[in-house]
Amino acid sequence: MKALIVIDVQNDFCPGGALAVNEGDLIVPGINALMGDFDAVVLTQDWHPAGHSSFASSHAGAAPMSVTQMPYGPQVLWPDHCIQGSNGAAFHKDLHTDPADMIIRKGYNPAIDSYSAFFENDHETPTGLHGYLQTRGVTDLTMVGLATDFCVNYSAVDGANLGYAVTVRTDLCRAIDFDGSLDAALAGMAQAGVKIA
Ligand code: VGL
Ligand code: ZN
Repeated sequence: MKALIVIDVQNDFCPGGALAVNEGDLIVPGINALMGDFDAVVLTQDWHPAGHSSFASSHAGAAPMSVTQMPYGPQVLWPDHCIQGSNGAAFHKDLHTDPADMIIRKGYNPAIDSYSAFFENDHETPTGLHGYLQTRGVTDLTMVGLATDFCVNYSAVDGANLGYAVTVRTDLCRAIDFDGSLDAALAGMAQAGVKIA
């Protein structure tokens, strides 16, 4: 069983959004075209409460894109983005959402960020996706979406470590590429046994 995992194709990660990824919108037609080739289609949605601890605005004097230390490790402080129920948190208007079997939301815990579709950034609190995929008999994952170097990267590495055969279609991903993050992510994914296509 093969699943397509579409990571965070939301307005805030597309041009004009609060945490815009260059060309983030250009991948939408290719992702739509791929959906019919899979036994299961899962969409993820970054879904933060206002005042989330990953927002620079929640830390007095902190600049967006600076790094702080959280109990679970270093954390980039982002501009406010993907606030629950906002237009920025909505999927890109052209993304086909009807073929999705499952939509998984993450980042709703005010104290912990969640890049990965599988675990929060403490690397232990599960989102429930693994249980869902297991009970559906899924063994192979293809990942696409935003951003290559953060949520796609964390999801792919966690998926590989959980035993899935993971392929990342980099042509259907776009990166934030901040401070060498894309090169580090590509190396880390390869190291974890993720196939980069
Ligand atoms: C993401 C930063 C913060 C992502 C989400 O989807 O890659 N990046 N929240
Ligand atoms: Zn986020």
